[in-house]
Amino acid sequence: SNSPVKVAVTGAAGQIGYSLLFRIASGALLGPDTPVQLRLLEIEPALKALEGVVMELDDCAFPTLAGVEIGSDPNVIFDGANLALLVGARPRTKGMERGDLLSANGAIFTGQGKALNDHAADDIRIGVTGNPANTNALIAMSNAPDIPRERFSALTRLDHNRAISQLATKLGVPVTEITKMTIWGNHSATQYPDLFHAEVGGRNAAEAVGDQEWLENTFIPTVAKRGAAIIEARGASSAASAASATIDAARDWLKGSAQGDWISMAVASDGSYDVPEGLISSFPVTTKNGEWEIVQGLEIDDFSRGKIDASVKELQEERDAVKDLGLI
Ligand code: NAX
Repeated sequence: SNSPVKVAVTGAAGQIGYSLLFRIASGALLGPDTPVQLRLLEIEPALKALEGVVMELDDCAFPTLAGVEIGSDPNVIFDGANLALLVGARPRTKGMERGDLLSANGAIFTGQGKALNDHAADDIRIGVTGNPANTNALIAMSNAPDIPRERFSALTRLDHNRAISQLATKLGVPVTEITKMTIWGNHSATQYPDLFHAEVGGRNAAEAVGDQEWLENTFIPTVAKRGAAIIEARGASSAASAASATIDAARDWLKGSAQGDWISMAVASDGSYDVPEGLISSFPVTTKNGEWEIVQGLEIDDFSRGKIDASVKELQEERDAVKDLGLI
């Protein structure tokens, strides 16, 4: 029998955690034959609530759940972790400036980066969901000098899935017809969901839509502002869909993306598509055996160039801000 894969999750008592943990424990991430040990990190005041979540995990009697550890010390919780899903972050509260948000999260992700560096397993892979996800991933990566930088990614898979869903609805086709979707740039309102390289049943998606006005003024803003629309409707931010995307992203990273398709992941740029080297920016990637590769050779027209550049500029500003704060 195989020994359990150790999956660390931070912010485990939060909204996303409440959906994510049960799906990981049930085998949605690693399949029905791979036991998982959950290692759950929370801040001290949330540990009691987390104990309640663990009671519920116990009560599911999941065959693939090989154990649960909880705690508030990342040095303990990340010990031996093979996969770390960094979901917990400090949300922006009323009156909080962007700099305040970056420094509050900076404190979290510098500490977690160091703890991963010192205690995680050699094959560790790290996915950051907590916002600002790209820059939090940059901070963690910069504070973990012994972990190869390609082991860090930030989540743009939810945006990717939202874009697929919007396009499928527009064209009246099942989501399974849509391939080669790309989210470029930052997981923020500046992100660029790209229909010029996506395909619908093998046909170019922008051509299939045939409506630049819809693409520019409906599709892009609907995808980019979907998070706000969900808060408006539900009174709380996306949680189950964010958990689902976190699973999709980690599963595809470890097990490989589908033949003839690609996925969107925010990863450290190697300079591809003129995105400055080292920025954690979303790209079209293929994955295999736990490694990702940026899809090369896509032709970028002026419209797409402008959109990518605008989002990358925002990432550079965030990087400059956390550099000024001494976090990287
Ligand atoms: P919640 O506020 O419900 O949960 C966050 C949890 O993190 C809380 O239980 C909190 O105690 C914990 N936490 C805070 N600091 C911590 C630390 N230092 N160590 C461990 N745990 C800590 O938020 P939730 O709705 O679950 O969202 C979590 C994060 O995901 C937020 O930053 C949110 O903005 C982000 N999102 C990212 C998305 C993406 O696509 N990348 C989409 C969904 C979501 O908005």
